[in-house]
Amino acid sequence: MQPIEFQACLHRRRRAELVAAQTISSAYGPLSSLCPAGRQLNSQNEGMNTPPHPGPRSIQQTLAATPSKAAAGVRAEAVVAARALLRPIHLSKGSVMKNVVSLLSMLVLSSPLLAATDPLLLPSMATIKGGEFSMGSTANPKEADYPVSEPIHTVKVQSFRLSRYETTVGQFRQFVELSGYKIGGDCIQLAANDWGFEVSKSGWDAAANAPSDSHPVMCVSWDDAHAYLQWLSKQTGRHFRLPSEAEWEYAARAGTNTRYPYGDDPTGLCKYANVFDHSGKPAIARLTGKDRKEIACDDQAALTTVVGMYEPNAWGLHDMLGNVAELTEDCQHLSYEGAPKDGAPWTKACDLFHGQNMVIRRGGSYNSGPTGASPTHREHIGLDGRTSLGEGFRIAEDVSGDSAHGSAAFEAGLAKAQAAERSRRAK
Ligand SMILES: [Ca+2]
Repeated sequence: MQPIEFQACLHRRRRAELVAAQTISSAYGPLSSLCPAGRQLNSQNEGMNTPPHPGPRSIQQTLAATPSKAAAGVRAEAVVAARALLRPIHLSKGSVMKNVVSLLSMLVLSSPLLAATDPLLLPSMATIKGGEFSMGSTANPKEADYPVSEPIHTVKVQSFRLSRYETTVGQFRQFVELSGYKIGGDCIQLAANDWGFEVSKSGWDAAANAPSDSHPVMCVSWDDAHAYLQWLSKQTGRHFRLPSEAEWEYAARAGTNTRYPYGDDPTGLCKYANVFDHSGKPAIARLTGKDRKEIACDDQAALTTVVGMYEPNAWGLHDMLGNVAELTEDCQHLSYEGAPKDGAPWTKACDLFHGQNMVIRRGGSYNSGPTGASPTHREHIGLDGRTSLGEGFRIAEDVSGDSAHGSAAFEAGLAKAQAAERSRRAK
């Protein structure tokens, strides 16, 4: 069975589960009832081909996933207003992404401002000077019904800011604890079955997914990321957002046009990124029961690791090619035909995947081989998908923001975590 077939049958099964009114985190047994026996997920996409979530949450599910009763008092008006939006949201399928974000905005913005005694965990932002670049590559695999990185086209990106680090567990924890935000649903994790992964009840804060507060947060969906961004914007008076896909690639290339920003040899990746390397191979083989060819270098990280452990690219950005892949603002388009030329997010005329809304994620992860770790490679994920297969996000903002400086609390905590990780590696 090809990856695309797997995704289709997994989707059918999950749809069936929903129709049967079972919870999405119910026992996830053999797929034989809806999926034919077949080959395991192959390595064409290096194990990173993520099944879609069964579509955007219903508004009822969204409301159920929002702050608890204890925290709901200050949000009562927002909830009432959100319920009033029920009908328009159901009727406006094409603009569901925008509507979900609008709803999240109403709920998260109703949370109180951070108390003065709580140091906000805010990373420093790299200012990315605008310019033109050639986006795309003809070297990546082409698969039907999956995003390709062609045609190569010129994009003129405006200046913007991008976090030097991927969003961490600690940052997300601060958001959850102070806003009362509730994450519903499940998280897809690596597993020793035919397909190499399964649905788990372990969420973003489970020990396996969050080894420390300075690891990148995983098991967060595009919706969850936007809820965080809305909250962080309110706390700071700045406007944080996800980067567009074009901004992401422009920043990852950092002015270069080689396969990787440092050159063409994949064995050089371990200096710059946590990828599927000598350290990752045995750990991932244990989890998946599969033997894959690793990149012939050692980054000393089996799964995810503390952010910022590797050399930054020429523009001061860490982990763009590894650790976790990163969500962008763009919905799925299967090619770059008709893509914006100004670096803006591409959010209209989205290509669905078996009827489902998808978004684009970029950058390699701890589970990526030479192709996935390329700055030009594209992957997709369901709008509401959550996984620990190596997906997180990184915050961006317009340059009109007042400051690129991070908070002392974040920088101090990260420096301590990095020192501890260096000590572990030195042993
Ligand atoms: Ca690794």
